[in-house]
Amino acid sequence: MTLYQPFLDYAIDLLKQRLDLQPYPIPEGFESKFAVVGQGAKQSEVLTTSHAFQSPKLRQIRAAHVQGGAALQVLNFVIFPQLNYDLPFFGGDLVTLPGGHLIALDMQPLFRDDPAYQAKFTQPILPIFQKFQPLLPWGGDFPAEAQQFFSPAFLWTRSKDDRVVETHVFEAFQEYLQAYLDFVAQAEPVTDPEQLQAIEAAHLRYLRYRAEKDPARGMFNRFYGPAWTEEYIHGFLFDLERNLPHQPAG
Ligand code: DBV
Repeated sequence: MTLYQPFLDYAIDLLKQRLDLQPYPIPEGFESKFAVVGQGAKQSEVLTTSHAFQSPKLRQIRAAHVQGGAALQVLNFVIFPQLNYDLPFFGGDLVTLPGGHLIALDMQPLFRDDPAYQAKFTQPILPIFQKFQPLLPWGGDFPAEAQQFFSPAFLWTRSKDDRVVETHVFEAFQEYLQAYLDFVAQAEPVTDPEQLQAIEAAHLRYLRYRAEKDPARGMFNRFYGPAWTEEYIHGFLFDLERNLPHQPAG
């Protein structure tokens, strides 16, 4: 059992309990990818598996799980709502590298600076944020241009201690996901054309940023080569533009 397998198992179980969960197609060749990396005594194996679902209100629920030994574990888990809901993204980036664990957990807002949006989707989760923040101290610098995509309830921490991940991070992950599914249960479809346009533009802004700046690009390039990596990023991890039924806005 690797560090983030319990997170993935928990998430899939909870999604099955709470949603009308259907599979979401994973392009051929991306369900599972294996490579042997390094030379001689430093040789190691890296397995990346993909998991994807959808539900009536959620366009794509997907996870990339990288397993490369004790010093290389990643679970990147993102939920992209359908474009006719104003729901935030659920974003988890759980990363273990030789230097330690790097944890990002948030419900990433469509409209960061809109007070009504914050009241609807950030204020209700502030109690959870406030409970975990003292246990998961602020992780320090991250790219300034990424700031616009995070909510005031962004949990962002670094740790060298596996126990912190197995306990506090795991509990925070569970509570954020439960709270997210409460938002999903309450969500009503948007029909106003102007608002629909704004939602689509916000999705595209977010997706383009994440695809362009994917911090895993370098790692995937080394393991699996640039052709596989670009197709994985644009054809699976951040695939909205490929699947838009019409000319993209914004
Ligand atoms: N990050 C991804 C995907 C990954 C992934 C799809 C499947 O978006 C892994 C793999 N994240 C990953 C790895 C690192 C990070 C780092 C391997 C370490 C990179 C390295 O140090 O070599 C949140 N993830 C990070 C960082 C942040 C995030 C802030 C620090 C990296 C940096 O300083 O650039 N989550 C990440 C992020 C957004 C988000 C940038 C932006 C909206 O939601």
